[in-house]
Amino acid sequence: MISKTVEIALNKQVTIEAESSQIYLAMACWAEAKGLEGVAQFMYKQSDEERVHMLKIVKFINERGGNAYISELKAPNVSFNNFKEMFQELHDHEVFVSESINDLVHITLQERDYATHNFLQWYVTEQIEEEAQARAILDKINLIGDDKGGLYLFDRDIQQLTVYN
Ligand code: OFO
Repeated sequence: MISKTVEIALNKQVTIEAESSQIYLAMACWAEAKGLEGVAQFMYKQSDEERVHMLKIVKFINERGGNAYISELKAPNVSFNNFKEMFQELHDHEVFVSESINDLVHITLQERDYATHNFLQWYVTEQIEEEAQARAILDKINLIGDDKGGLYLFDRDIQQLTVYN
């Protein structure tokens, strides 16, 4: 059974994961409209993954005797000056999500809720990977600069990251 404090904190994370899914869906649409097919596919996959992150928490809350609350969501940013700005936003958002997971882990320790603490370790590991991936993509974008040929290859190569696992 989870405490009210943990239930509220987990529900806040449900909203953050749902908003993450919307943020990346908006990025997928922007990229698709610009003809960046590989980037669009990558963002669609990111969006799907965030929905899975959200669902895992929803199910956990309900299984542990709490009530998952499905809330209203903040509208995502839908336009970007360029694809670098978009990936910078993805990176910064993942850093924000990691901080939020850390806060959540901290609350479970204060509440002596070791079951939820254990459950959240998956998210801690996931955030290490997501931040590393976002940084690696930004490094590639910085290498390309304004080179159109580079952008073409980047759009093709990023598709390799879209294999579902
Ligand atoms: Fe990419 O954030 Fe979920 O956990």
